[in-house]
Amino acid sequence: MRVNSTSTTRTRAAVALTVAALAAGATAGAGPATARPQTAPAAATPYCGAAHRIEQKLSTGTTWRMCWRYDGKAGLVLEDISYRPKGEPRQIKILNSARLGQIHVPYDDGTIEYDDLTGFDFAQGLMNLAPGECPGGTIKTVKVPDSVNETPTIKGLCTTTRSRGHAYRMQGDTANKVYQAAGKDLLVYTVNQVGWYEYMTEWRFQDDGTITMNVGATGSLSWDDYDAGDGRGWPIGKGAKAKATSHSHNAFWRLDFALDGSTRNSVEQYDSTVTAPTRGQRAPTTKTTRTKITKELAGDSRNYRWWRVVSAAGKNKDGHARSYEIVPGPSTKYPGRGYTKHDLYFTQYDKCELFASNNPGDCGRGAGTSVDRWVNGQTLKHPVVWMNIGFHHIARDEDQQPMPVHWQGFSIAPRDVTAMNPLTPAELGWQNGHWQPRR
Ligand SMILES: [Cu+2]
Repeated sequence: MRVNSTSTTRTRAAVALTVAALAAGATAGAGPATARPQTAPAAATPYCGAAHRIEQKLSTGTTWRMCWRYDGKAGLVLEDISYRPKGEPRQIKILNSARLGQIHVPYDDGTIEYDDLTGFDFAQGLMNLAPGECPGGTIKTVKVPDSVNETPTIKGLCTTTRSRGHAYRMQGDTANKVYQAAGKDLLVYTVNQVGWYEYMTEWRFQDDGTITMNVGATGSLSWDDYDAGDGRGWPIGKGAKAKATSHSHNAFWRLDFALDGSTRNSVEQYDSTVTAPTRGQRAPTTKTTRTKITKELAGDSRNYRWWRVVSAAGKNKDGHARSYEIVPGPSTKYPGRGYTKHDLYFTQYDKCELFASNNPGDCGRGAGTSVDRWVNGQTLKHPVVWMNIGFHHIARDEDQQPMPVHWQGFSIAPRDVTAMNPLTPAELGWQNGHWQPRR
């Protein structure tokens, strides 16, 4: 049996942090405001100091800018996130704040469930990164608030860039010219150890404005759980003795939008229905309808359904309201708890509503401590998006050793933020709307 000496194990009692300590953690690490001039109008938070600034101009011309801080429970928090595609006069703000909202891990045998962020010291388990883990990038030093460790300072935040393959390809009209470009991403990530697991929290900021957020679970399976005798595990050692108990990882993200610097965003849901052809029609018809979501909502993904958050403050050069579309990733929704029963929740902003489950305190309103309870009919004037992506982990032999990273996550993608593809080459910039077809 090996002993995991670098961290607590799952069986260790969770350290109870006081509400006061949490409040301190929520502000610790925030950089001082500087006198640097604002380029974006109506920014809700001051642009941070150099130590807490992430700014990256990608080789394709898009500049991402944000601030980071480290919360004693939530871990990495990214704030004041904006991008400036080439051709835009200023940074376009997207989010006030983006971070994890919980990782909920219930075991199939009903013996236990964990709330890794608020109940199991996720943030305290920030890991030092080896230089090779951040190729071509910078590893920033993070001070972990309320640290229970002897060394609260961790070289634990990587920011780097990565190619993602084709951003686009198009055969041109003349001289067999091919328009093509490789897409570039800014990557920001941390690794947090929780028990035997290590969670990678990865944020990918693409040069086309898409943001993809993923949690990857790696490390080791918990050997404590190799004892399932009730048919709820999978044998991973020789024969059928060592069975790892199956469990779920329900990851939540909390996104506080501020499109164009304003939190007065609106939410829209789109649904399409397909109807068989009637007499005289050659093919089925599809009709798409918009529903304005004006009150808090517990939403469920469906075939032909999607949502977007719409700016009240800004339009693109075509005169269309800027928005961001929510693009869910694959998810196995866990129906065992109210807060995991739905794929996403839109709640009215409340500074006390910070974790999707096991929130520290019920915010003084008796409203409960989980996101499902906060969906209680309030008007959405400042919507906060909670995304729930579940993964049912039935271990396999290949999970030893180390366990290959299994990823779960989703994206938000710009919809009408710019008037054209933000990477459009200059020669094609005139081809907006009804342009002459190729010959
Ligand atoms: Cu797992």
